[in-house]
Amino acid sequence: MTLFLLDHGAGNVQSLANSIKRLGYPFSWITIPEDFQKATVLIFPGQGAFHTAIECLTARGLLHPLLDYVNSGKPYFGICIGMQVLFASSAESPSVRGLGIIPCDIVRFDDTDKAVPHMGWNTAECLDPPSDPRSTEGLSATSHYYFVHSYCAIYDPERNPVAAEWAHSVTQYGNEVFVSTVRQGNVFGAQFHPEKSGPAGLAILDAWIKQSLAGRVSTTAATRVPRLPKPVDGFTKRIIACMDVRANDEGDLVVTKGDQYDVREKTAPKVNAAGAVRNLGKPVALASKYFESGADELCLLNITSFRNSPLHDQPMLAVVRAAAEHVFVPLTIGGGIKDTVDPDGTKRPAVEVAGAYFRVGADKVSIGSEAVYAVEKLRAAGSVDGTSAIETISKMYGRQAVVVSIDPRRVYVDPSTYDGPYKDELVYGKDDGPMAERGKAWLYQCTVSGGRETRLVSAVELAKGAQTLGAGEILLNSIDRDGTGLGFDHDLVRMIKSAVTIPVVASSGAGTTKHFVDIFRETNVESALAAGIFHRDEVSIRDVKAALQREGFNTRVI
Ligand code: 1PR
Repeated sequence: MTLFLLDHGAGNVQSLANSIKRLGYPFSWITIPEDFQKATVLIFPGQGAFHTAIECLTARGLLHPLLDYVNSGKPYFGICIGMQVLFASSAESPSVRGLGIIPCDIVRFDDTDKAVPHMGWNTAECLDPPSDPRSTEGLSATSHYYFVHSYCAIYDPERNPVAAEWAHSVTQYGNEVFVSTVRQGNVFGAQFHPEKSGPAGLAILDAWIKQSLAGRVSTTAATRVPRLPKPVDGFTKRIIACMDVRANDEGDLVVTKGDQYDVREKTAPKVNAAGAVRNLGKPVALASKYFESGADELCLLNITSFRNSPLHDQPMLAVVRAAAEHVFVPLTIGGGIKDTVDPDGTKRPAVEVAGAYFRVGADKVSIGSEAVYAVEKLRAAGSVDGTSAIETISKMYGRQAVVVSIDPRRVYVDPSTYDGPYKDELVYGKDDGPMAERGKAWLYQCTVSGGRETRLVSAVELAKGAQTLGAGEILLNSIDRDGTGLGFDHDLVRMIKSAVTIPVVASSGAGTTKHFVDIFRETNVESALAAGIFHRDEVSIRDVKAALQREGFNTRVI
């Protein structure tokens, strides 16, 4: 028996390939209908939007062979959209039909009590009794798995009995309980990404592949008595390590770190001369180190992307490819996700640039400057037109694959005389700014090109506009706090969290473990990111998680 992976052409299939290589199993790809004739064990790592998956499968002539394969009784493992396509339809694309093997519908999460997408680490409670060693499929009640989706099959034995019969495990998110894995006969499916779930996810892949290659697949339907599981809120706060990457003066790609976005050493050899670019290590080595020490997610930002960089010459492609071979948690890549032009004049739209990163192993792309321009355009036009990078990438790969990175700077004003734009967003916060600004209020104004240019867009306007255009997450930096170690800007985080319903990452200023505890205690932000303290080994990711656990926060521990 040979393992086959289905590549439908729209998503990050490389991560699954890397995980399986790590586990040591040989595999082949299915890219054309004829490949199905040889397939005896199949994994479909579907990603992106429901309609994109069905359209890509149809366009490549793979949809009917896939249906025939699943109906043939041979082992099938669908991941995320690879599981959702088994259902009849999805509210994500109501006019598009799924395979209908599970004859009920996928619906959108309710976002009135929580951020949507459900993005991050959560537990999965297996409903099958552990009497049959196969029944858990490697799932562990104490492990966390990485989810990223806005749509799900609700687990409700009364109102959704079909999904309940198929449910093999369930997960709680906010007030909703949904199906996190399905299992019947030869079919297994996971809503989460085992290939991005660290050692716990690799254990699931290993267990399923081993059983399937040995021919120990069940052919009979599981008989389950649907039951309401105990409510278990296993959703964790995410800790993200960020690497700002650029070429140093010798031309080597290094991880650097600035103070308020200035990444050069302050001690210049000559007066008025620029200091050397700070070098805090190599991107792939640091990414591996942070994965091993329990980072829930990694972020790689090309901070010199404001320079023109043709697609074939994107230095970060090689970095992401190499990092994805060692890192089995989500990878976000930012910088330069925009329309580019090759030296021969060939235009490369942003969706193609993003696609190149997804193919080498990125899970999300982060858009900075282009998001500001898109929101300025949205404001001028009054409605979306479908052309921005945020729109085109989220349409193709799903909202959850698009992060908007905001680089705001405080603009201090005298509140008694100020009569300019965004007056209703003035912050009368803790008086912790520079001495010269004490007693003033401030606004958060957005910048582009790594803080080099300020634009007339507030951070709130940018966050709301990004959500309208289709972003699935906000990466919220602060130029004032970056590299200072003074702690996150709580006023900024609170303001943006209340402006949007998508998840927010608090970034910039972490100096101690207490700063993480404080930001989670004082705001309802989902995750927090740091760079300098991790690079300089001042605080470890394990220290941060231990501090959070002591204070009663859920965290993923490896
Ligand atoms: O505009 O789409 O090409 O994206 C460029 C990306 O590069 C943006 O995400 C922008 O934030 C980032 N960037 C550009 N210049 C810099 C710079 O530092 N000179 N870095 C830069 C942004 C901020 C965070 C940092 C946190 C935590 N760095 O990434 O990691 O502030 O730092 P700390 O924990 O040490 O305080 P585009």
